[in-house]
Amino acid sequence: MPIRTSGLAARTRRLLVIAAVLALAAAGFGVHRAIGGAGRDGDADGGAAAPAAARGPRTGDRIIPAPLSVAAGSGPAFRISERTVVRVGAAGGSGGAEEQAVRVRAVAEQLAEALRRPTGFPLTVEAGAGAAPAGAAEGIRLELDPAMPEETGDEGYRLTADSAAVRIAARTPAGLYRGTQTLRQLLPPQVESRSRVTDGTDWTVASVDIDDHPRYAYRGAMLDVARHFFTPDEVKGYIDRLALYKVNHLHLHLTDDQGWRIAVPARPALTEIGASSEVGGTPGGFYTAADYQEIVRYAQERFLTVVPEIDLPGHSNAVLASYPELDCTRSARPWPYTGIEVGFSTVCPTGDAVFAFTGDVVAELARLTPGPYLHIGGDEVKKLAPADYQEFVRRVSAQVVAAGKIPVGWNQTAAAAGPGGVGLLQYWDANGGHEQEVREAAGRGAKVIMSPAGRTYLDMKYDSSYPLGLRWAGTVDVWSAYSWDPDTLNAALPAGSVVGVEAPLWTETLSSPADLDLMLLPRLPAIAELGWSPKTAHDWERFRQRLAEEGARWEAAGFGYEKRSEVPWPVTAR
Ligand code: TNX
Repeated sequence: MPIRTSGLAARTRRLLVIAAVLALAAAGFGVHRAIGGAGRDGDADGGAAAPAAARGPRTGDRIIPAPLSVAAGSGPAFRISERTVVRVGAAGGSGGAEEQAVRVRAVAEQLAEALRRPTGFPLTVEAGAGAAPAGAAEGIRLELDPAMPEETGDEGYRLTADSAAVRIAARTPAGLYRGTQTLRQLLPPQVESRSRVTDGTDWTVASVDIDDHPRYAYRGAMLDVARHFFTPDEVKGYIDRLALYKVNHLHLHLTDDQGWRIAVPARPALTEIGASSEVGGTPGGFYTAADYQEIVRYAQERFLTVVPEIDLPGHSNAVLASYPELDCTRSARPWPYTGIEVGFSTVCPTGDAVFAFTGDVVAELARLTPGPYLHIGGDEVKKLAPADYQEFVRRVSAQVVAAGKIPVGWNQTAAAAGPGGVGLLQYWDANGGHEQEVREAAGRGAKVIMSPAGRTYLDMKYDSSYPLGLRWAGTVDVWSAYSWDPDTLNAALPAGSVVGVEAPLWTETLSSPADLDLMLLPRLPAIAELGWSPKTAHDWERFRQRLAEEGARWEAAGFGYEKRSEVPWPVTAR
């Protein structure tokens, strides 16, 4: 869904309400604040180990990203048993109701499947409006409710649990899906186990009332499949991790100097030659149209929009190796290119041949991509005169717009941003770099995604001795990833221009899914919380306490993670 932003006044009013609600909810955090002091610590003490996580039902104050409001109930908990059913309510009346009902049912099936694996219970999905039939357990109920307040938006939901039922209501299937992710976190960590749990775990959900919707419409993560290729199944694994934290955009960096990863039928050499290698000289790979569409489908099922990136005019060594006629600057064209230097390549910025090429690529990507965005890259071009670079970006943007998509560009494309051009700028140089251009572009109506490299680049090392990753933007520990505000990091941007955050994971030094996990977890949840939760909920001390409990969930799921000493992992975990 394209970005919409609410008016400033509405947002301010909403924040005041949220602040009040959170001040009340904060009382419930008290017990978890016992370890460590306020502010940044944890590293210094070599990693405080917390006692094993509290037993019994998890309360709503453990959720990541922190919901807008959580009110703990006083009644008994809901227990999932062999008799529990997942019930889906009737869709609300208007056009497209049938399609909505199919999507709601799909959300219910995904939830039921996720719960069947660890519990071994049948958890059948049943349809039916109104209350449960007399004598039937009410169970877990998912229901569209178009009458919910408008500010609930497309992704908000309300989750209430008592001893009779867990009810999730939302205006859209996406909202229901986000609510089911909260429900997973309300259950014990073993719920993430991929096989049946036989240790007598009590599958209870504490009585609670949660009202939730996101701060920003765009919450993304990027995967660079160009420097190292990742198979469709590996990308699905990445999506699984993002979906847990309510991330709603998957940006795929599909092309770079080292490899081209998407088939374009009109340009076969891109995959015959350009996909044959990767950093380090291993074979590489590419996605067929069917592979790509399967990734898109899997993402859609989890309500993530895929944003494909074709990075031009620079980062184009694989293009030049495949189609040398697109090289008019006589760049060196090492092939295979297995190193990690950037900035040395460019396609010819002018002439019919290059725009025929970009036209073919844009047409194929637009055809395969249901989402509204097409990322055109535009970063780090050292070989072109500014005027040639601008003209190139302008013309490719126009092709993207003509193909019905919104062009997204790295912040270097700011001069081409605005009506009819780049609509969304990804601001990586956000510590003051390119500030004037980005501000002016925002003044012309371009929206901004915040990806400050020193905070969100998940390929940066956690500390200088960390074996994986790079450090050109500094080191990024969990505290740094968490402790900033997307709205105010760059004070020069006009109010309302920031529509979200994105965490890029570049893969020059990362060659396996295990490497990706170590860089992603536990930093992704930090960025996800900045994107979803209201600013008033951001509190490092409470966050690291909540994060500590995720370790056991990742272990149950078989996900790797970096056990940073900033986070007080329970002594029982690992
Ligand atoms: C910068 S900043 C890049 C990528 C590299 C990354 C490594 C930007 C848009 N591009 O080409 O992979 O640094 O951290």
